This record gives sequence, C-alpha cells and structure tokens, in this order.
Amino acid sequence: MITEKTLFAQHVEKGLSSTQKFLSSMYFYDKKGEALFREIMNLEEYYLTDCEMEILRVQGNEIAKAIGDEPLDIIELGAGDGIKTKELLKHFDFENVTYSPIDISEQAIIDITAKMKEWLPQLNTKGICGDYFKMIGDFKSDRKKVILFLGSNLGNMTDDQARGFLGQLHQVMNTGDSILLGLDLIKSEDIVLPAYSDSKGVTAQFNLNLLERINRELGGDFDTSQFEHLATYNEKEGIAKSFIRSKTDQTVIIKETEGSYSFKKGELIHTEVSRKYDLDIIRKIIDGTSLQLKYQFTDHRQYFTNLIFTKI
Ligand code: AVJ
Repeated sequence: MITEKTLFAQHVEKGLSSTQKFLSSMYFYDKKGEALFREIMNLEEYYLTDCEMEILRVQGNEIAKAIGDEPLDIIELGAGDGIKTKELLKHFDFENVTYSPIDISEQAIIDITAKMKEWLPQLNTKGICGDYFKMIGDFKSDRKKVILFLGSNLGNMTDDQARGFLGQLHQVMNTGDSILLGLDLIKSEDIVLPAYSDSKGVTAQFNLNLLERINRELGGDFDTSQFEHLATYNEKEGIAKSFIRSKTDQTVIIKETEGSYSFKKGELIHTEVSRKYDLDIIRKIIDGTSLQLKYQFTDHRQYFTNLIFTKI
C-alpha cells in the first residue's frame, strides 16, 4: 500500500538528509513539548516571561491607552497560557472589546478559552482554530483590530521570514489596526545563554523531545541518551541557536521516512533560532510595509520590549 507521508515525515527526511542537518522548532510543540515549554517559562533563568509579565503588569494600563479607542477586536496569535494576556486585557472595557486567541491546536484554544472565561467572565472570549492569516482575513467585523504576538515568538524566524510574516500580516489588516509585538532585546551572553541551557536541563529535554517525537510518531529508533543539547549565542548578531549533538558515530532508522541516517560523533542537528532584537533590526524588518512603530515599552532592566505598530 502506498501512503502519503505526513508533512512532519517529509520535513524530517529533508532535514536529516541534508549536509548540515536541521529540524524545525515548529515541531517542538506536541503535548509533551508544550508541557516542557510551560516548565521553561517558570525557570529562573528563562527571564523572557518574567520581563514581559512585568511590562504588562506594571504598564498594562498605559499600553491599553496607547492601543486606543474602543470598540476593539483583540486577536492573539498563538494561544499561550493566557497569564500575561490577562494582565493586559483587564485594562479594557469589557463592554467594548472581544478577545479571540487563534491557534492551530484545537486543544490550546479549548484550554485558553476556558481559563479566560474563568478569569475574566465579563470578557467576550471566542477562540478560533486555524491558520493565522486565513483566520484574520476571514475575521468579519467593522471594529478596529489589535493583533497580539507576544513572548518573542517572532524570534524563531530568520529576519527574512519575519519580514515575510509581518508583510503578510499587514495585508490582512485595515488602516488603523495595530500589532502589539513582544520581543527579546539584544543583551550579553551571560544573561541569554543560561536561558537556553538551564541548570535543571529542562531546555535540553525540550530540545531532545523532538527526537522522541520522531520515535513516537514516525517509528524512529533514536537512542536519546546518545545525543545532547547544545545552545550557542552570538552577542554581536543577537542570535541564540539550539542544536542536538551526536555523542557517538551512529545510525538511526525511521520507519515512516523509509530512511536511515548516519551521525558522526559531534555532528549537529540545528533545531532553533531565538533572535534577539534592537530597534534597527526591527526597522529593517518592517521597512516596506505600511506598519509604523508608535509606542515602545520595556521592563526595568531593559531586557525585553513590547512595541505597538499601527497600519497607516
Ligand atoms: C517561544 C520561541 C519565544 O525562543 O525563547 C524556549 C522557545 N526555546 N527555550 C524562545 C524556547 C528554548 C522560545 N519562544
């Protein structure tokens, strides 16, 4: 019988057959990966969540004012756990706003909707399951839209991908709509690197879960004890990268891709970029779109920033 290979299988086949092996961070987030990411967000070393939480908690009221006149439809890309979003949402007039988290994962939408209804019962919360651009494009309302893209999620893209993403996003926005973007700022290695190689090894588990996922879903035979997590950070560029490194010469067989893949001792699989930003980089990324940077908020240590862009 001939069965079509899943997108995941096709991706794995391509990534592990390439001379510089890679796998996309997009595939981190199965059930186990989501649980590990929640653990990462609670780590002392993973400063990003605390910084953005501080901005939204301390300056939430100002941010809500800067976003401007209600009525509004607030749309969040990637549902997250809602804890930070709640800090912002509570500053709006619930009579005049709706909140719509969008995610491809149906479970993520079910979870966030339930939580938000419990936390802010007066808020009109309506989760949407599907592709970001399609769902925003299909969003029927004559209110102004505010699109939340928090947590430095943009940072998993290369600058070219980010440019393409924001370019596509601005095409489904109307004049006067805005984006609230959360971004990690460029800072020194002694702060960034521990966030991606924490002492408890949670990030290592998170990264290696990609191999376990291949075992679970594609019938791989990775012995994950023979691989290790590696994080690097180039302070000048502001780019953190994660890799999985083979501890020995070894060969792995994956049933679904009908392939075998050899690894040399020390060979790397590139699994993630976590881009850090400054205003110059951001300006270059939005150049050519009709998005205009209107407001900037930062935490007291200036590790993280939340930016408001408006489509003109
Ligand atoms: C969710 C993309 C913002 O890159 O910091 C955390 C994911 N990877 N630890 C990040 C992640 C390793 C995270 N983002």
